[in-house]
Amino acid sequence: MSESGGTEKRGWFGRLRQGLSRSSTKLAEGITGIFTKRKLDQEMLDELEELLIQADLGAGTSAELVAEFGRTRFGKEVTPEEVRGALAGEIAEILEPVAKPLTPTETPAVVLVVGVNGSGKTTTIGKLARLWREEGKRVLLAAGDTFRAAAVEQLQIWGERVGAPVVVKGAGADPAGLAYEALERARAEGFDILLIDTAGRLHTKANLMEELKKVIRVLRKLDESAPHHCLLVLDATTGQNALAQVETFKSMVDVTGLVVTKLDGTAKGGVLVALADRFKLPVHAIGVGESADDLRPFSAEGFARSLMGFSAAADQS
Ligand SMILES: Nc1nc2c(ncn2[C@@H]2O[C@H](COP(=O)(O)OP(=O)(O)O)[C@@H](O)[C@H]2O)c(=O)[nH]1
Ligand SMILES: [Mg+2]
Repeated sequence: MSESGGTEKRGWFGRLRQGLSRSSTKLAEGITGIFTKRKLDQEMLDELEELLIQADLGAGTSAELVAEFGRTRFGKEVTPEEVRGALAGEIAEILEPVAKPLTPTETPAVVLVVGVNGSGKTTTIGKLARLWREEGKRVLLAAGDTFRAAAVEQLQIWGERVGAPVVVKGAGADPAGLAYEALERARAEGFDILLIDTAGRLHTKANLMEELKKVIRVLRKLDESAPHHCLLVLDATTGQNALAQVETFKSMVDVTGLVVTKLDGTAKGGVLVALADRFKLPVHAIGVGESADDLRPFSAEGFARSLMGFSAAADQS
């Protein structure tokens, strides 16, 4: 396992670095512009704070990061490299407590996946199913977004690809009934994990909430501890709006963890730091592309260093 595992790991860091390159380029160029050969003063710190806010790290978090940095280095000459290194270290500290891979232990573990339309729920389910299949787990998928036929097909394609059966009902079927049948089957056939897809039409918030609550209620008829995990999928390209989405979904269901998608091709990757700092919810995985390989458990140091434009995690040797 070690050799291919090592190659795999480097491949992932490369993809992460590449995926975050728009965010990291913007930050690195900004930092180079601010930290010219001068002693660190308040003006530079203010500019740095503004840059971090622009990169979606959030106002509160940006202020904390800059204050901490200024405390130890005020009046000293600092290079852009040192600034990036110091920020990467501070960001890794913020991220460390939330970087928790999802390793379900219940049998079957019921994982409900929620989030607004287009955030990446169905894709994330496919990718998670693939990771767990690779670990030898038996995974069942439930096509709970019964509103759109295309959503059901999309999940079926993923199911075939990763070797996970998909529980499907006709278009417009009751998602709660489908979830109930899926859990019955998962128990009867000895599946390890049941992943339930949901619709995410947020313009009808009251309906969505009712639908999700009903899904949870019927699951609890079979297993009162279900769902064991409720993952909220967030699209990083929405920037600060992702913070509002967490508030909305927390008011509807008991969100147990986050997955942040589409970190590739956006300059808003810093939003993950703002999310971690504000909500302290576990970030289970991040998505940096559309293919099955583009989702991995989230590593605090790998992310922090990639965001600050360093090529690999320091502990990687
Ligand atoms: N670039 C990129 N695209 C993604 C990622 N995750 C999902 N997508 C794409 O985003 C679109 C919406 O994803 P989907 O899973 O259907 O969202 P859902 O409506 O929440 O189920 C699809 O075209 C996906 O391929 C990601 O990490 N990176
Ligand atoms: Mg979907």
